[in-house]
Amino acid sequence: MERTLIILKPDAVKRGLEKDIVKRYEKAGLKQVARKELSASVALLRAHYSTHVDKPFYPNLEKFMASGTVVAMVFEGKDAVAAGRKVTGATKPADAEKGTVRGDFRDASLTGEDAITKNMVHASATKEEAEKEIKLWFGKL
Ligand code: 3AN
Repeated sequence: MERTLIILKPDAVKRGLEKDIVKRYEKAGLKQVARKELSASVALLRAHYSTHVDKPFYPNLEKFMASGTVVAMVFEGKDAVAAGRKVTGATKPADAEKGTVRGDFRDASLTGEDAITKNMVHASATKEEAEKEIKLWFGKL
């Protein structure tokens, strides 16, 4: 069994998409084993996005992620990380395939970098990253 961290970003939470999005991961065979709502602190976001903090888009990403409630969730299942990424779709929602969360729920009124920043969900990219992120957001589970 493998675990992955999925975070609903403030845009998805504000739009009331949680139920619909969770269903997508469950349909892929994953089971939600932890969930919490929180306002992410800047310190937490900097640790979570440690590989991105020096990138030009980071200040806007941090501002956005701290702008409202997020929902952090742990899903468990066979090949959970790969399954979670597949359901999530490409980073840039305009490039995300139909049937993926980022493809199907994208806000077509957003343009440029804003559309990439507000891509509704975070999904761990590797097994190592998933364990590190789960520890960061949930502590020991
Ligand atoms: P993913 O979330 O698909 O793994 P990463 O790890 O490359 O993508 O990027 C982390 C987050 O940073 C993305 N979810 C997105 O919100 C934001 N991001 C990445 N690239 C850009 C960009 N070029 N412009 C604006 N935001 C970006």
